[in-house]
Amino acid sequence: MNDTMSNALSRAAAAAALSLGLLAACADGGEAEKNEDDTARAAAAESVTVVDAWAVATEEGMTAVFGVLENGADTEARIVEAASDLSRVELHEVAESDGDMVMQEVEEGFAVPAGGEHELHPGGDHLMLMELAEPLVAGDRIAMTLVFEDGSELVFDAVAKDFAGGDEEYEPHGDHDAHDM
Ligand SMILES: [Cu+2]
Repeated sequence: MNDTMSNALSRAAAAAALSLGLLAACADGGEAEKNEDDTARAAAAESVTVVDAWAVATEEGMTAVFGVLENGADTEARIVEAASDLSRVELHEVAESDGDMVMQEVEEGFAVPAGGEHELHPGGDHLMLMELAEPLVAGDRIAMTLVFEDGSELVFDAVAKDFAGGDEEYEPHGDHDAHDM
């Protein structure tokens, strides 16, 4: 084999490898990843709706948002974080501690079962708005965002209502570890 032939063969081989590589990249990187993303979004934020969302009207401090989370998908949806346009938000549950009902942050989040619902209600699970910057008056609407485990986000409105009730106390963060819950 002379040099000219050898060079020509090398160039042909390099060109073939390049075009195969490009084809492989298209097949793997293009459609497949896009479809995976679509499926993930459909599994959480696009499958969950919030019904009858409301918040407790309050002069100051913190307040809670309630409602019914409904999941139309055949897989569980897990809410891991929440946000609002008024303040920082924590996911809270109410639990018994030394005979008292106290609120505490739920680290594992709220699971909405496949084809089922998870109710947020006074005396139970709720979204806690911490340190409101201004009063929340009955009739006001709050824009809330739920963040799911897959990273998808669901935005909904909660309307503020006057509500007297709920004798659970708020347990400050500093005490959480002491109760080992
Ligand atoms: Cu709370």
